[in-house]
Amino acid sequence: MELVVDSGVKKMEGEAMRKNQTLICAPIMADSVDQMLILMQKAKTSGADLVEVRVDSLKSFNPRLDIDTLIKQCPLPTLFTYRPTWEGGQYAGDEMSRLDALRLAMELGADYIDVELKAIDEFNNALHGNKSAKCKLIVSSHNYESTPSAEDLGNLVARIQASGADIVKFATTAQDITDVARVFQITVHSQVPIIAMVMGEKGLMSRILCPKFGGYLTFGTLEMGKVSAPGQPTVEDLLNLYNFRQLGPDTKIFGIIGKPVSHSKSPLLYNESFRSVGFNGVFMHLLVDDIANFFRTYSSLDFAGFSCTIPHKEAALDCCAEIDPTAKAIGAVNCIIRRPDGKLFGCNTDYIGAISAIEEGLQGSQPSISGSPLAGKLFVVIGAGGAGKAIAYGAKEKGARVVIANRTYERARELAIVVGAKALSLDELSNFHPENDMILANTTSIGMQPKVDDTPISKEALKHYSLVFDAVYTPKITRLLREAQESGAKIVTGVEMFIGQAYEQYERFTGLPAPKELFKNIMSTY
Ligand code: NAP
Ligand code: DHK
Repeated sequence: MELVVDSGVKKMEGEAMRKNQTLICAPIMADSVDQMLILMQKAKTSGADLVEVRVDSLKSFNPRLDIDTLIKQCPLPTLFTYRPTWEGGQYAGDEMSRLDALRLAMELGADYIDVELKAIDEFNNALHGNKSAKCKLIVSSHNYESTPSAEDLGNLVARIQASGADIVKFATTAQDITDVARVFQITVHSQVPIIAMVMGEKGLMSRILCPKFGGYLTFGTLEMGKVSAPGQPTVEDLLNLYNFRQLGPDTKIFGIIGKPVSHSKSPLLYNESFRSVGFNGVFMHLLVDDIANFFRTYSSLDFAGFSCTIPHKEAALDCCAEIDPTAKAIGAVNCIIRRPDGKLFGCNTDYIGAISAIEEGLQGSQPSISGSPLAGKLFVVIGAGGAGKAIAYGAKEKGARVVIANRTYERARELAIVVGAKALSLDELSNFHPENDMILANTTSIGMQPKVDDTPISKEALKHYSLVFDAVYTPKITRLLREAQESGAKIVTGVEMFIGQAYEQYERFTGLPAPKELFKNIMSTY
């Protein structure tokens, strides 16, 4: 087996590195044939296995000439799709001409053509049984509103199968991430080759886990955001972020549960670390509305471990059969592991991640003889959510005098009672400076992408703080940290916390020691 390095995309000739047969298909959409030919070359160098030629995107189209050119000059197998507007495409012309063009693609040597279920009878009638042996017929159905019940999906697959399809294809839309479970159920039990996608951000899992559940292919775009259907990842991410070729039926599933969640760098951190040791797991963004419903739906051992962020850390407690005592005291869980008995164990790694990062930031000052440099310091926490609870708890445990300021004063008060601290409303914060040399920790999402111009406290008030920490790590240097630095304070970024809170998670996910230097290298490029 020869290792082929092709524009930085390493892949093995033959099947050596592939643990699945699921193909990656790059949609090709362009105004002209020449532009399509350029994109086809890009698809080849990106590592895609085939291209979907969306001829409905062409501004002018001469079927016989253009299809012949596209097939002959394409460096990859071709799937021709001529999607009508009534099925989410761009073609609004005569139906018979559309079907004639698809038949022509078959005759001229296309490897696949895609015909909508609603048009298949007309297509078959006009074919008069003259189906090319080489060309595989994909019969497709698209639902841009919702995902039907498992029964209705089963009936749809049966209807598509009965239409003479070589490959069944349906794409639905996720209204909730739990919709994807029904599609996995259909795919894994399908007796015929099947392409099944759930569109939208909440359907991402369906696109990444195709190899695990037996999907024939998944779609990967050539550029972020240039999608032919909502929610498609790039070919680059499929191959190099999700290790797509390594995924298979026994791959364990991990993810970051949150809402919003696309900002999270956890998939970047864990997938590269999994790959570095050959761990058979994949970690992805999981946009979850209701965490209890998520765990009720995805209850198999395959769904092995999760990070948890806004706004589910407190609700996560109720999903766990067993909770680490520190997480119970904090009242927030950010790491959830599936035990061998299938039940969930919850713990909190935020607190050690943040506190150790802040202590490291303080080490430059006079190390306290009592151990932690936090001892005796006035430690102001902005926020009383999952991160706020963890950090207030950790600071108190290290001997700091803790003050909690929160938008919802009642939550500040409740947390203050639990950890033994003073409570402030957010409005009181800017005028709170009983002494200098204080420590400030922002644990709200203020300043997080996309609202990067927001900050939880005035720059003027920052002169009373010797160290400012921000849990927000997207962006790495928030407005708060920038203004703190300008005010002369030491700063500790949320990236340091993020790395620290990931150590224990990784060890719980894999049973292997955390690759701390690799974590730092991965996040240094961010
Ligand atoms: P959470 O449990 O939802 O808590 C959010 C906190 O932010 C609450 O105190 C909330 O106040 C406050 N808040 C939200 N929006 C606000 C606004 N517009 N104005 C004022 N206060 C606002 O979330 P979390 O899990 O603690 O995470 C909070 C932030 O920390 C997120 O940005 C998260 O990404 C980050 N974080 C980073 C790391 C890391 O590893 N670097 C780890 C943990 C968390 P109310 O009580 O009034 O709603
Ligand atoms: C952010 C947090 O809130 C942590 O507690 C999670 C997550 C990781 C993230 O991936 O952004 O553990």
